[in-house]
Amino acid sequence: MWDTLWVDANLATMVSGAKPYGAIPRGAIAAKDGRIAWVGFAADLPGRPETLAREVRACDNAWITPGLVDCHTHLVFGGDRAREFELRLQGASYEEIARAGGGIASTVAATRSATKRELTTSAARRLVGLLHEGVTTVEIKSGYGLDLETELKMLRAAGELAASGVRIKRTVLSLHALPPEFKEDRAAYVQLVADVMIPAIAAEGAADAADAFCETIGFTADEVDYVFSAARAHGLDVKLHAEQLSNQHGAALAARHGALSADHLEYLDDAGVAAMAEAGTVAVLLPGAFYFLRETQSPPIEKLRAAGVAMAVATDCNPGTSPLTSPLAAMNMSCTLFRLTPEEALAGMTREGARALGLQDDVGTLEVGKVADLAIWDINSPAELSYWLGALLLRERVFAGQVVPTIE
Ligand code: DI6
Ligand code: FE
Repeated sequence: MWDTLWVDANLATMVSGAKPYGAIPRGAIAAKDGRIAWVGFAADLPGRPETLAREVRACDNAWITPGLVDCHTHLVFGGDRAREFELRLQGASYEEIARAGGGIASTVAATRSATKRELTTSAARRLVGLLHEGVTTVEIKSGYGLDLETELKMLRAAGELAASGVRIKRTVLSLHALPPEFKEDRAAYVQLVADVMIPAIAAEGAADAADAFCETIGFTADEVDYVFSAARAHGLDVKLHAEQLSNQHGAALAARHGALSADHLEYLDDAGVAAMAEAGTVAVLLPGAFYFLRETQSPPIEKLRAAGVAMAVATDCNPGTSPLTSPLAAMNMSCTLFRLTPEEALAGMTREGARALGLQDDVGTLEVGKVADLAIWDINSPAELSYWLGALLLRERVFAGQVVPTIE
């Protein structure tokens, strides 16, 4: 007997194929021991619902999608950067502020002086925004500590957020900015990250992957290459902030390391597209940062599509370039700013987001055997998820088969 059976529902399974959204109208879905045990047309159920499951939940014709996967966030940090926002509106650029010692460095100072509890509390508040829009898996990066102690404090704080009924994947991003104490010796910092920080973080199991900011104001492709080799040697996956503000050929480098994803990609060139296609590296699109920085060059969506590169969409929630806690708004922006279809946007926040985290066998689609992570929406068509801005659409969030109250 199943644990729970949802009926009177339409399913957007997001299984790729001929049917838009992998849709099953008038469908039903069942969970047992936290996994999806049955999915299909209600008419094909092998008996009367009450005889099949301990609990039957009627959905009033709602739509059920996979729980959303926000595959790129910096949810844990100290302070905020509202002052920097004001400066940028007066004409200062993101790069100018960073070079003058503001930007990421100011968040590093605030994060170093915060306790782990303060970090967990402020991140939990931002996480609520994600959960209220159906997120069941979220990736969280370090990168505002830039020393072993603070990077571990951030990653441990991120791990504690799992208590909110959400799957957390953690990524060490120590190559995010050069810490002030290493201003005169970049090589020594890169060495420290590769030889000390990554090994210690991997040994604690505090991260699943390593990331870096490959940029003129971040780290060179050679520096990233060196740290990625260390990360791979310690069993971590890799992913990269690549081609966000300029073309550093980071995506091709990431692809060479078998990266799960290359993220941002506004300045990605044809060779980068080809390398990603070849390696199966997911393109993670972050329209929140594009919007907030008032960028004008869009990632090469047409070329990624034509090359068959999977495209994920994420919030990039961070204090400097994307203070965004709404995955649905990110989907909307991926359509309006990058011209994704609403179906691609939803796939980007489910199936392809899962792939960008290496979780494609467990989450991201509604298929028998996958974890029963569901988002149940009061909408008439799945395109509405990319259409509204700021609407309350979620009816119910299900994490590993358990209905989780959305208002805590
Ligand atoms: N790219 C971004 O957009 C964020 N990090 C990165 O590498 C910005 C982080 C920040 O400004 O705090
Ligand atoms: Fe980011």
